[in-house]
Amino acid sequence: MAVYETILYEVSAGVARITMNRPDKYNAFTGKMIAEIIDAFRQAGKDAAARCIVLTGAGKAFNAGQDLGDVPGAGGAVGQDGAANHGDMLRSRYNPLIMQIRNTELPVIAAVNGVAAGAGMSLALACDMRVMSERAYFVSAFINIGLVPDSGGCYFLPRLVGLAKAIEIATIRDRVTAKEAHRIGLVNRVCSAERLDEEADELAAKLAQLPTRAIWLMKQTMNRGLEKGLAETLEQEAYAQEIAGRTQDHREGMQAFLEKRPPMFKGV
Ligand code: LHQ
Repeated sequence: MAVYETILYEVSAGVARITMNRPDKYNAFTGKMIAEIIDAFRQAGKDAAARCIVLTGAGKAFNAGQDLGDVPGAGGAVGQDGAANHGDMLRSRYNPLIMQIRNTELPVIAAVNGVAAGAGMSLALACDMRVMSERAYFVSAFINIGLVPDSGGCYFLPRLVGLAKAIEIATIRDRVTAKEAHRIGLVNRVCSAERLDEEADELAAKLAQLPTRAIWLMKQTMNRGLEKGLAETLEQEAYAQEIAGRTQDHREGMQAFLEKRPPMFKGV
């Protein structure tokens, strides 16, 4: 198993846990950390022992976005005037990170333990579900430094809360508390800080016992469905069902029903 410098990675009881681990910097992103998170998602996706991923942060924060002390010149993303070329930085680092998360064939839960700001907020929103500590909060942050929400912020936020609320959060709001995030549908569950790991693990354990291939097909179909019409989504469902219908887990589910016993899904 790969050894990482900026994250922790472990697989236990069907769940891969990825912990961003730069607590003194509020787990702010560096190029190295982004590369390591991408690698860990790939590892988990290939690991037959992993059927769900939990992404969280060490210490007080979930993730404070780009490390603002590490912007100019990073990763060769330097424009002709010597200033950091943010577009290239997004194309070479952040966009592949978000695409990797969305294309990992396992359900992904963000356990938002503390503040999630800038691209750290986008990162949490890119996950399939969010469990949030009542001490945590979201800060769009981009507008404070004259920038546009990136790393999928302009995609996920309006889809989750609607356009008007998304624009409000990305402009005039200092923060969105866990309580409000739950109320407006930004997060699935809120719990005490002390219970967060347990809450995320319980949810992950449930997901890890479900038919993993069907969840992946469902995720793809729903995500694509957000951009397509009914007819195309009906066809996508038929395609997904054709594949799901050939899995061992489908056979097991049918058999278990007929035998009046709980199913034992294996993720294949
Ligand atoms: C940090 C950071 C941080 C370094 C806290 N960096 N140290 C990427 C690249 C190119 C183009 C555009 O887009 C992007 C993506 C982005 O994410 S851009 C947005 C970047 N993020 C931000 O602008 C957020 C900056 N941070 C904050 O606003 C606050 O720190 C938050 C709201 C996160 C937390 O506030 P507090 O709880 O009051 O904590 P703090 O400000 O005291 O920070 C704690 C420590 O963490 C502190 O270090 P220190 O040594 O003084 O204790 C901060 O310097 C450090 N830290 N965020 N992004």
